[in-house]
Parts: sequence; C-alpha cells; structure tokens
Amino acid sequence: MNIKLLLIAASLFMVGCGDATRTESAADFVARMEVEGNELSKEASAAYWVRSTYITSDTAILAAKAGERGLAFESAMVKQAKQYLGTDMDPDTTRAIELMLRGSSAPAPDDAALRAELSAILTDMEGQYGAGKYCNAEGVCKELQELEAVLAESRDYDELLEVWKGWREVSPPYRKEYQRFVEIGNLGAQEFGYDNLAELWQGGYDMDSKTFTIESRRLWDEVKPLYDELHCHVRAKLSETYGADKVALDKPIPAHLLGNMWSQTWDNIYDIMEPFPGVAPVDVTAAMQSQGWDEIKMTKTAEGFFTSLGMPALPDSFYKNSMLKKPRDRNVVCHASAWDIDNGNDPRVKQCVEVNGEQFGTLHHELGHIYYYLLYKDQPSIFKGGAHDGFHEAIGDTIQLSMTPSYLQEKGLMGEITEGHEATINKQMKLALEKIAFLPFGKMIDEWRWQVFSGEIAPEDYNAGWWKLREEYQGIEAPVARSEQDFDAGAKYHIPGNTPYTRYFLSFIMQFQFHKALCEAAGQEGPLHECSIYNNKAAGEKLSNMLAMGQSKPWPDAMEAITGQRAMDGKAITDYFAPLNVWLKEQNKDRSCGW
Ligand code: X8Z
Ligand code: ZN
Repeated sequence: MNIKLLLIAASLFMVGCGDATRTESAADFVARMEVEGNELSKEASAAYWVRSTYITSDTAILAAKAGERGLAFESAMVKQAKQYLGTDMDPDTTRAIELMLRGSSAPAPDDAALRAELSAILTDMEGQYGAGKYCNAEGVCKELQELEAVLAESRDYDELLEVWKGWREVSPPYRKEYQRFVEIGNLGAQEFGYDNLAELWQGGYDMDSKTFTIESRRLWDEVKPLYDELHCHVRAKLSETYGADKVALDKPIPAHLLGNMWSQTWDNIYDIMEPFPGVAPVDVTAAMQSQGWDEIKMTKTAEGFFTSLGMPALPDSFYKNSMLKKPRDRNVVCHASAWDIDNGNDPRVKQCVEVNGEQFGTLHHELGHIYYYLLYKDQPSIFKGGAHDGFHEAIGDTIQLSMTPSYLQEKGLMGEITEGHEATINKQMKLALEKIAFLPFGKMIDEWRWQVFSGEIAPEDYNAGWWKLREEYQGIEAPVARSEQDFDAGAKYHIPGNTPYTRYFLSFIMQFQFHKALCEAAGQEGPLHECSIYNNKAAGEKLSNMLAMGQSKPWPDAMEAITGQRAMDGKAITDYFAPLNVWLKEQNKDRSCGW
C-alpha cells in the first residue's frame, strides 16, 4: 500500500479533532492525533487489505467508506494544524505539524459529497485495474502477469504487439474517472494552500516545490548521458533482431520490444543484448525452478539477508497474514505492496509470487519496506515514514545490489563463478538493462501527472501528452497509432492506484549511494559491483540506524547518517557503471545515436 495513504490511514477517523478548541496546545493536539489515529487506523487498514485481496462490489463499498472517513479526518486535522503555524513550538512538534500540512497524494476538499466521490473513484479505478484481463478473438482471457510473461519471453513481433495492445484495453473505461479525480484532487490541494496537486506532490521533500523540480531535473541530467549510450546500443541490437523496417536506427524504439509491458526495465531481453555470449551466465529462475523453490522459500531467503545484517526476524504473523500467492478463485490487486498494519506489529506483503528471478527481486524490494516499518516502529505515528518516499523505495533494492555471484552461489542459485572483464561487462549489462533503462521512465510518469494536474496537459490531450513524454524521455514510441480514445497512462498501476512515481526515480539513484556507503562501512575495498554486505553487521547497523529515524528529521539528516553526504547524487550510479559505459561507447562509436 502506498506510504502516503498509509499515513492517512494511520491517523484515520480522528473525528474528535473537529471539536477541539483553539486552546489546545500544539503538542497536545499532536499527541491526541496519535492516540485517536492509532485506535482508528486498524479499521481502515483492514478495509483496504480486504479490498485489495478480494475485489468485489461489496469490498468496494467498505473500502470507499473507510477512505471517505480518512479524508474527513484529514480535512479536519489540517484545519486545526494550520492554526499553529508560526507559533512557538518545540522542534518535534514543529516537524509533526509540518508533516500534517504536507497532505496526502489525494487530499479532498472539505465537502462530504466530494469526499465520497473522490474515495469511490480511487477505489473503483484500482479495482478495475486489479481485475483487468485481455481476451483475444478466440475468447481466451489472460491476466496481467500472464501477459507480462509473453512480453518478457516472446520474440515474435506480432504476438508482442497483440498483447501490448490488449492490456491497454483495460484503461479507457476509467479515463473519465481519472479526469474527475484530477479536478477534485486539485480542489483539495488548494485547501491545503497549494496551487494544485502537482505542487503538493512536489512539496514532500523538505524544500519548496520549485527547488525540488530543479533538483530532480539536475539528477536526470547527471544520468542521461549513460542512458543515451544504452539506448543507442539496445536499438541497434533490436534492429538486427527484428529488421531495420521494424526498428529504424534514427527513430524511437517501438515500445513492445523491450521485454516489459511498460518498457520500464529491459533486463528480460538480456538474451538479445548479452555482450559476450555464454560468459558467466546467471539464471536464477532456472535454478530456483529446478530446485523446487516456492514463495515461502523465496521469502525466507530474502528475510535471511536482512537478518544477516543483524535485523530482527519477521514476526510469525507476517507469514500467517501476508498474501504471497495469487488466489485461484478471486480477483486481487496483484501489484506487489508492503503494508504496515498495527504500527509495526502486523506487517504484511501482498504479492502474487511466481518462482522466477524478477519476483525474487521484488520480494527483496517489499521486505525493504517491511524492515523500514519494523525499525521505525517506536517512533510516533506521524514520524513513521521514509525520510522521503524515495528512501522507502530504495532499501530492498540496495540489498539486491549485494546479491553478487558469490552470494547467489552460497544460496545454491549459481554454479561456477567466472571472473574477468567479459564477465563484468555481461553482469553490468544485465543490471543496466534494469537500473539505467528505468531512469527516464521513473522520471516521466510524474512529469506527465504534474502537467495533467497543472492543466498544461488538458483532459482531451491525455494520451498525446503521454506519448510526447515517452518519446522525449525514453526514446520509445507506440508501435501502432494511438488516439484520445485510449488512456495508455492508465494501463500502468500507479496511475489508477494513484501512487506518486518520482520516488522510484530517486530511489534508483540513491540505492547506489547507499550501496557505496554500506560497502565502505563494511570495509570492502574492491570495485562496488563486486561488493556484498551480506552478513556484515557494521553495514547493517548503519542501515538500521537510518531506518530507525523514520521521517522524524528532514531527509538530508538521514542521508548524512548513512552516506555522510547531504544530497542526492547521480555520481554513485554512473561510477558503478563506468566499465559498461566505456564498452558501450566503443560499440556506439560508428553509430548515430539519438532519436
Ligand atoms: O511499484 C513498485 C513496487 C511496489 S512499491 C513493486 N515498483 C515500481 C513499479 O513496479 O513500477 C518497484 C520499482 C518500480
Ligand atoms: Zn516499493
């Protein structure tokens, strides 16, 4: 579940706050929010959890109602919190009031009818996405994960195209609802004192929204040259594979050929890209499948990495209450998420785990969220959150950067280890297809939403605006003509699920800063791509200390606690991939890059 939403849920139903008198001190107000919120958040979490793991019209009613009460609480809380601005408060209370006034990802105006409408829209869109299927001409229907598997594995241009188009039939039915969400959300943001929802979203980073947009642009500029090299090489290889009539060397890449439904990560087409064929193969999927791994073994193994750092074991309730397998008899929201239910006492993962390397990675990602919950459990509720949302996303991914060949070998997931330059380049290519390919996608999603929220992209231009950004940032294009009958942004979970996305862009950059800092703490001196912090308690302690801070302090403090730096910085990720960058430049030297 999205962290911001949890924050509201965590302080849900504090109906009493509307009755408070002005004489209540800021500190008393914050303390009362804590008590009332903790009591009432359980009900909201329960409603959302059941909704996400059992999509029916009944659970839509229950979840929407719970959401409505959450929004009512939020409005009342903000009204009172505003009164304390500029008054004399201790630092923790000041921080708490500031966090309350940041707002959630979908604030409602203080109007019961609009609250109900907003909550119903959000519940409905996510449900439609979760229950989405594509049925072909023969009437054979496939769910998202099955369609994703085709995108990952097929190398048949037309089959890929059918599935790519097919999934995009799920979103036009809620295009109008999305437009209405934007209208109501903007009204809510204005009541919080922002121009629109874009400004509110950009305001969650301990700096003003304008400064944040400049900062995120700066980070993109730092990594873009490396992306451009990768794009150039990938396009050339795809052109060899599918023919220059299908993949032209001076145009954006057709979006359905990159191994992923949204062209967000490209590691599924590593087979086409492998720089030195057959050198140092890693096939975690094959190893897990042949050894009969299941979702429990995968989760326990991921947990084992965190405990090796000195972090606690997961509570028994985690395995009892999580949903780690797709139920056969009902619709659920399969998009993976981690839930902080009952203040760190009942953390859960919801994931339709399949036995493959990608899902194993996602499990580590989700456990990163879970360990954040466990480690900031003793903070007051208002401070339970990532230092910023990108921190929350980066923890599990940081761990994955330590899953080196020797680690995988120890877990029985890899045979012999091959060393040397060719092996390094192969490994870096695989990882770059995941981490570097993602960066412009991570950036453009909210670029689109910011423009939609501000009105720069008008409702009648939603789809054209989407593809303009897809082309500009990623250098990809729709493989068939699209129109305003389509709603291609809506075919990505985070749009109907209303989860801000810049967090992932930031995370992909910061996780390399974290990896570097933790490797230094572990006293490892070799190149960063060979470093693993597995079993290292010094690195674990450093990470744990940062996690335990939650969002009690501005994020640069948390960044400093782990890296010694106070800024996000693209240098760690570009340094990490320096060997691959040299190799790519050599490959591209006679090519004309760009689109
Ligand atoms: O949504 C997620 C996680 C849950 S927070 C599975 N991710 C993004 C995505 O799938 O689009 C992780 C990386 C990017
Ligand atoms: Zn996440």
